[in-house]
Formats: sequence, structure tokens, C-alpha cells
Amino acid sequence: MKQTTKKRGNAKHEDPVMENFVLRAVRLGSHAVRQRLSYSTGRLTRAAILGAPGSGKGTLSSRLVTDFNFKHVSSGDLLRREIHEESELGQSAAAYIKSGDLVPDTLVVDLVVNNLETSQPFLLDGFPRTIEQAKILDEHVSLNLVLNLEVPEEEIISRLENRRVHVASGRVYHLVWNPPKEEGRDNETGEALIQRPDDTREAIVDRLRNFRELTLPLIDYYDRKGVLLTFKGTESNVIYPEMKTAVEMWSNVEM
Ligand code: G5P
Ligand code: MG
Repeated sequence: MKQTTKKRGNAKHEDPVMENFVLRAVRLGSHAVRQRLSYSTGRLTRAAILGAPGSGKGTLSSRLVTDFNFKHVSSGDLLRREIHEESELGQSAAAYIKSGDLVPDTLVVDLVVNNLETSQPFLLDGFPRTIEQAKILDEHVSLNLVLNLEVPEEEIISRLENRRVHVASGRVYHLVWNPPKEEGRDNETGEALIQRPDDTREAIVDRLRNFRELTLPLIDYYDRKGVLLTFKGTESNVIYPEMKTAVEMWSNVEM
């Protein structure tokens, strides 16, 4: 294994042994181990959030972006913007998305991977979604933190039927749990909110099946790499404080 020198203070360095140690400590949640981590490694976070449709990836990402200033890269948001702008790529992707199928790699990989700024901390959302996509990503950059959400399917269906989104920003609302201040309008811009065309019961069933068949194997893939942290629950407001603590410990940001 590559040898690196551990440095104290804010020194920037990449140390896979240290990264694995931090992840183990975060999993254990041990106070003693946390204290031993009270120095900053200046680690550059290259993260992804994984989870079923409606598990709260977008909701939790926006909180992580506020607290940690990650660049949020959501493949779904990028694709929806292309559709909204009626670009060639958007027109090719629209039918796949509407029916709940995955968009072919030829369309999505270029959009995400080749536009990824890897010199800054980032959080991928919705990508990678298959082992093939993960391998392509590995050729460009290796993730050092994968946040995996486990939310029961029965919770997901009611969430998605009540979701409304602001396409230009990707901001997400829920008619009951997180309603906009003005009905049907984005809080920041006042622009119209839409119901995603893939938030129909039929498409949700297909998306969940695709998730089980194509995306779930990624959990094992990243667990084997020692970069996976799993969060289980039904309430984003309960999951988020745990996630925030874990990411704080991981990146050792002084909050
Ligand atoms: P997306 O856009 O990546 P999905 O299906 O992976 O779509 P989705 O639907 O965006 O994921 P999410 O981001 O996990 O779900 O969930 P969210 O939006 O934050 O929360 C869902 C709802 O629940 C919201 O209304 C929110 O307010 C509410 N909510 C959150 N927390 C709580 C809570 O605690 N309680 C309650 N009651 N509500 C809550 O991908 C879309 C499509 O694009 C293509 C595919 O076709 C895909 O189907 N695509 C790709 N294709 C190929 N490869 C890729 N890498 C692709 N990426 C996208
Ligand atoms: Mg989302």
C-alpha cells in the first residue's frame, strides 16, 4: 500500500489508511475515538449519496451543501434541466425518465463525469447508479465517502406522490411535509413548481425495480472499498443530524 505521512494541522493530504480509520470510527461512534480525531486532516471530500427514489437524497444533499459547501451534482437535476431547455440530449432522455427507466450511459456519463470539477469537494446525487457507471467514475476519480440511505418502500410511494419540484434549481417540496410558502410556487424565485412526470405510481414501481436490480449492488461495491456509511430511518429530520455528525467527523470541519 502507498505510504503517506500523517500531518497535523490543516495540511492537505490523501491517506487511504487514515480515511479508512476515520470511517471505522464514524461507524462505531466512539467518543474516545472521536477525541483522537480532533485534528484536521484537510481531507478533500469526494462523496456520493445513494438511495432509492424518494429516499431523501435531494433533501439531505441540500442540507449538506448548506453546512459543508459541497458542490452538489445531481444527475437527475442535470437531465431535467436538459429536458426543460429542450436540448438534443434532453429530448433523447425524456422518454426514459418518464417511464422510470435509466437513461443510457452514452447520455448520462458525459453530462456528469466529464463536467465534474474534482479539485473541489463534491457530492454526487443519483450517480453512479450502476456498477458500470461506478467503474467509469473510478477511471476519473475515486470516491472517498458514500452516504447510503435506507428508507422503507411504503414510505417512499406516499412521499413521491406529494412531491413538487422547481426544475431550474432542483429545489424539492412536499405538499404536507415541506410545503412551499405560496401554493405551487418556488420559495426563492416565485416560479411555478411542477410534478415530475416520473412521480406517477406506474413509473415509481419501475424506478424501485431498477433501483433494486441495478443500483443496490453498488452498496456492496463501495462497502468493499471501505467508504460506505449507511443511515436507516423514515424521517429526514432524524437522519440528517446523524449524517451531519458523521460528515463533520469525516471531513473534520470546525463548525
Ligand atoms: P433522480 O432525479 O436521481 P431518483 O429516483 O433517484 O431520481 P428522487 O426521486 O430524486 O430519486 P430523492 O432525491 O432521493 O428522490 O428524494 P427527495 O426528492 O429528497 O425526497 C422525495 C420527497 O420526499 C420530497 O417531496 C421531499 O420533500 C420528501 N421528503 C424528504 N424527507 C422526508 C421525510 O422525512 N418525511 C416526509 N414525509 N417527506 C420527506 O433520477 C430521475 C431519473 O433520471 C434518470 C433515470 O431515468 C431516473 O429514473 N437518471 C439516470 N439514468 C441513468 N443513470 C443515472 N446516473 C441517472 N441519474 C438519473
Ligand atoms: Mg432527487
